[in-house]
Amino acid sequence: MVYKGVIFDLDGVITDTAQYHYTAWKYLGEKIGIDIDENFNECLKGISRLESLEKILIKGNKENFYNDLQKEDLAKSKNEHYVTLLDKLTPSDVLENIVETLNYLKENDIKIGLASASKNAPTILDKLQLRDYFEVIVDPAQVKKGKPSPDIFLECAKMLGLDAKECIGIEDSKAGVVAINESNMLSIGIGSESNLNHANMIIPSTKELTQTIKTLIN
Ligand code: B16
Ligand code: MG
Repeated sequence: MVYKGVIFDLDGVITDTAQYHYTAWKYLGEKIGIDIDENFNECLKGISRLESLEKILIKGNKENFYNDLQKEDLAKSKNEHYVTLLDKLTPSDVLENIVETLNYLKENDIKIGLASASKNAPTILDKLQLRDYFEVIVDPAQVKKGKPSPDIFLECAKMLGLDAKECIGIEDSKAGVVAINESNMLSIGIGSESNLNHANMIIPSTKELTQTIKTLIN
């Protein structure tokens, strides 16, 4: 297959903002009497803000405790906290070999897109000084269903002017890998085999990404 585009997830692939999401959700959880730990935080990766809140409420047996408006307020308060934590981000927070991979793709005229569930993605890319690499950043609010539905990856390919089969998707979450597979792109999972066993290719960290991409392109 001749690949013409690579579509990146953000959190866990380009930078590790999961720790900040965790801090902000944990703080909110404490305020409403629900304790979450790092293990539970794993299942929030790749999942939208409101869906994450729902999962937390279910964990605390409080899913029927709040109406929609109150849930939106809770999610808003978590996000305000999270955004203050993002202030700490600098280009040194870009994960290993990501810049090298992006440069390699540019040099080889491969289109680059972003399919992140995060509404804060443009801010994060700005803080990391990476925004100019991306031809397309899909607004997750514009796609009907979040990951594991393939919608965001399909929309990204469409906006890049490519067929899904011409694209490679890169993800760190189980929901994200399922979304890539469902879209008929080639999936590269970054993380552990136990979590990402559905991925077409799995690499333990972004350290191996440039080399993996080189074997697929050219
Ligand atoms: P926000 P990704 C996802 O980013 C995170 O993994 C997930 O934990 C978060 O809830 C989601 O973005 C929404 O983020 O609250 O900033 O809109 O992995 O899809 O890049
Ligand atoms: Mg992710």
